[in-house]
Amino acid sequence: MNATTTALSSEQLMQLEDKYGAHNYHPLPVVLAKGDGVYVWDVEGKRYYDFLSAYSAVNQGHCHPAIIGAMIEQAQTLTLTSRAFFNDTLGVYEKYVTEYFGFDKVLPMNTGAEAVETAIKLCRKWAYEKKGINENDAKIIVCDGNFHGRTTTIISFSNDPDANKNFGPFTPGFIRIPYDDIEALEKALQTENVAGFLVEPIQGEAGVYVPQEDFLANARALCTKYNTLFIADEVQTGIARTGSLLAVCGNCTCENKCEKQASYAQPDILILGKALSGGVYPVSAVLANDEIMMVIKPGQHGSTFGGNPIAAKVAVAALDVVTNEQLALNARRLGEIFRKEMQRIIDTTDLVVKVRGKGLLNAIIVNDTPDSATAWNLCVQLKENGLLAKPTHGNIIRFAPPLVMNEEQLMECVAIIEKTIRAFKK
Ligand code: IF1
Repeated sequence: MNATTTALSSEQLMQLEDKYGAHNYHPLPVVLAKGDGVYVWDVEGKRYYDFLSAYSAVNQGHCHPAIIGAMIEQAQTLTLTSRAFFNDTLGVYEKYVTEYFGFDKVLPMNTGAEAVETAIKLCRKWAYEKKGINENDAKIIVCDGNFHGRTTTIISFSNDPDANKNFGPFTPGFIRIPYDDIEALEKALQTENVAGFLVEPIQGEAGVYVPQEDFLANARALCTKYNTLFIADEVQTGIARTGSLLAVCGNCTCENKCEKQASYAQPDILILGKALSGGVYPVSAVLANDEIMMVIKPGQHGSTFGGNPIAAKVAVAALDVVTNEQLALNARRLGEIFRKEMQRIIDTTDLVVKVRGKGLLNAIIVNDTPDSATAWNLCVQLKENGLLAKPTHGNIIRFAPPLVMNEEQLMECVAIIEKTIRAFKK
């Protein structure tokens, strides 16, 4: 059955989800049936620009032929062996991905949350076996407004009541400090038994907060000073989204393998997910050098699907696209144009007060309270005009199109956004 010719209407499909699915999301009323590059189509055949990119998972664009091709070929050959045996794809992928990002080793998982959990376990084990912290005493520093996933341990250190209210009891061992506050970080690092600092290089869920220029490099240096692991969660910011291969690359423009200029804040543990697969398959990864990664021994951590042959092939293809199509450079260039255009609109309207972001991870702040429906209604109007985006925290709208967009398409999107803002009535 071809999804675009299915007999069910958008209305009927929304009713099915409402009746039979858990209500853990509140989607915009649009039912998508097809995607290609920067576009998606709904069940009735209407075309939209996708400005969410599946939360930055489809950086390479919807259904990229090179990635889908790699997936189909591997799916017809060998899908899953478990890690009880070797297979002929995993080692090749591991060599590729470690060289790509400049680490000794990779530990493959599936989702972002699993990779964050893996990093936490790795950090704690390193603390007990290398740093000499007494067992069960290790603490990990995290930030206010953090978002690292949905597992019980990860929500234990969230300060978003939506994420953790009535899901306790919680996992102990975390210290929360303000984001982008280097003095608070140093003070926390001076307390006893600190094993690591887990941070998003740009806070996505919190509303696209870009820290001060030198925050990450300074945090890196402080972690070194206090023999504490600097753990970067680049699940959302990584893989060219913010205009460099990784957000911790600072202003480095190389497409892969950072030149390690002064602004580079090399993490001890790097967490990747989402666009590591181009959004076609759940693939996540934890990267670290030997002195850290080798504390985990056989039987101490794993996953049935982690590092499976399809994931391995898909990830190589997805990273090849990032290099071949110079997506970091494109995100950087288009991001600058986009923020300039948004600022031009903001200067002549009362509805939007601010634009912020880096590369093609941006947000506009709507001039209303977080509990107002203004941003939601604006997104509904954007949808009517052919552009899909979703509010976060009430009055913030995130704009994150696929990185394969070209300038002409971007300007068409700017025109849609401008027209929608100018026509909008509260
Ligand atoms: C949801 C936001 C994006 C992440 C970082 C780990 C994970 C995520 C930095 C976990 C996931 C998601 C998941 C999605 C909403 C979403 C999100 F709105 F919260 F901020 F991306 F924009 N680290 N981010 O951003 O990865 O386990 O989901 O693969 O509704 O939970 P996952």
